[in-house]
Amino acid sequence: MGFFDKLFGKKEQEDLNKSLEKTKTGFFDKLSKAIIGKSHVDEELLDEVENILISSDVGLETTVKIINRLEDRVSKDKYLNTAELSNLLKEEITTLLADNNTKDIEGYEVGSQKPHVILVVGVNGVGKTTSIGKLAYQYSLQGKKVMIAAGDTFRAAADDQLKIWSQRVGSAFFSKGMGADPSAVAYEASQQALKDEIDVLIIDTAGRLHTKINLMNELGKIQRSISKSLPGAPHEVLLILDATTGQNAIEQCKQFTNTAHVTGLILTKLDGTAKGGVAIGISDQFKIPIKYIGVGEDIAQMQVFNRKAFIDSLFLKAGDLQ
Ligand SMILES: Nc1nc2c(ncn2[C@@H]2O[C@H](COP(=O)(O)OP(=O)(O)OP(=O)(O)O)[C@@H](O)[C@H]2O)c(=O)[nH]1
Ligand SMILES: [Mg+2]
Repeated sequence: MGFFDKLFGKKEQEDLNKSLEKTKTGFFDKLSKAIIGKSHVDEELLDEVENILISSDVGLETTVKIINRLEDRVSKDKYLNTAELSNLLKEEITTLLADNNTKDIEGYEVGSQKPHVILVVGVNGVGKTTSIGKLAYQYSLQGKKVMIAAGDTFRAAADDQLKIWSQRVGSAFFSKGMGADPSAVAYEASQQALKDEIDVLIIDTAGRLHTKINLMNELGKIQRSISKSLPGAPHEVLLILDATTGQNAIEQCKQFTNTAHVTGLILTKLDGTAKGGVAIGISDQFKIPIKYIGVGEDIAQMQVFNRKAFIDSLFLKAGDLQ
């Protein structure tokens, strides 16, 4: 049994299939309407496929690459059957994403340094705190000693929300209360985690608009405080992106990766959105991997992102579900 089989049981597969339902329906409904009355793939149909990919939030840049690949195939086989189109599309998306420089991670990893420090950043409401709870839960399931730190000192409720997650998970909780300097929280939490022999320290931050320079610079300061406290840390800076915001998520990713040393992405709220195609655009356009995806609000509804599983699920036909 490979690592992925262990991570990816029946429940995970079902969650993924269910969460991609809307993306899939929107996409294939449009595709089958475009195909009606046509026997083979021509330029006009490819134009329609282009529009469908763009409207599924794959993004212009990635869509153009996919269409170019399809055009190559069509020019080699002028009588390509429309029935083969979705398989062809699946193949081209799979190879496009396999060509990307980033690798899928192999599970909830920690490095050799203890504590393994993870800083979580992103704009308001994207699912930072929830993702921290889910991550802490997964690490706890592995028997790791986890601490979560309240670096969002901006909102009164933020502290309580994070504390509730720590209680649900059974992890340690570090807070200096509302109004404290987030860099001081990060510094002291790192010290405390070292002292308490914590395996994984996850630090929350306040939501910030990627267009606000001061707030973006503050992230640099938080990172430096952690490094000062524990040389070599933070080991991961995870940027949280909300799939329901579609192309906006791509813009946020550009801005955050310009300012902060982002090492990985979490794409949340894939459930209940038709904009799941954004995962394809992000995987293609950034050299930073999507590490995890959020497929529901429950504590267990986070998955290690795997390109193949994602594309397989996206192209799964109703009849294939057993
Ligand atoms: N359906 C769904 N909802 C999610 C997911 N992740 C987070 N949410 C919901 O998104 C909302 C915001 O989540 P938070 O974790 O508070 O977001 P945040 O980024 O910490 O927000 P701020 O601290 O205000 O910036 C909550 O209602 C969560 O339940 C997901 O994967 N699926
Ligand atoms: Mg929060």
